[in-house]
Amino acid sequence: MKKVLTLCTTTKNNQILLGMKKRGFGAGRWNGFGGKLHDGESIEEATKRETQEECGIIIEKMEEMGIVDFEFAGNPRLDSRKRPLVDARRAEILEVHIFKILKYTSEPVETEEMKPQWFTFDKIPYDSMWPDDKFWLPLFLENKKFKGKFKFDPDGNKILDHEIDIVKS
Ligand code: 6U4
Repeated sequence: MKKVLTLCTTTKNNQILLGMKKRGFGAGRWNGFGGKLHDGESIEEATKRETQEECGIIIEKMEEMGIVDFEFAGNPRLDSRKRPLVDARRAEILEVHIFKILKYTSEPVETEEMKPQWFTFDKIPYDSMWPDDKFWLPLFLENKKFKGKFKFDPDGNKILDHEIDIVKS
């Protein structure tokens, strides 16, 4: 089964806006903003809602840049309360739709979920991001559209397999 998630961010003056995820899936990593779709919501609606919830900005215009599938190998390791350490969402594949915010209002603010910060393109903290980001974020920054697939180990720390292709639209 596939589960759809959204992810987005914006750039200005050679800087990218990232957020430190403070809780939940991917906590402790710098990432874009986004999450799961609520019932009846479109991908675009979920992207806007999650972004406003996580960093306060209101998206006025955005463009889809890529779709990436993530798969976690094997059975996820369980924590002491028998919950998966990596929440692969009980779905075999996470399908993440990645958007570039082209126009927004309000300025980024820290929320309970994310601490936003601007990074210049040459100081992107790849070592504290999802390991796949270094493969597709450079394409995103060059305005190239992409489609990809990553297979992670059960803990979500290591990429076992990946493919990424530039697409026309
Ligand atoms: P809720 O239940 O809303 O608190 P939460 O734990 O905040 O859930 P979720 O599911 O809302 O997490 O969002 C997970 C976010 O992480 C989405 O924006 C997608 C993103 N994400 C997931 N796997 C990723 C990966 N391998 N690389 C990446 N982003 C990823 O760059």
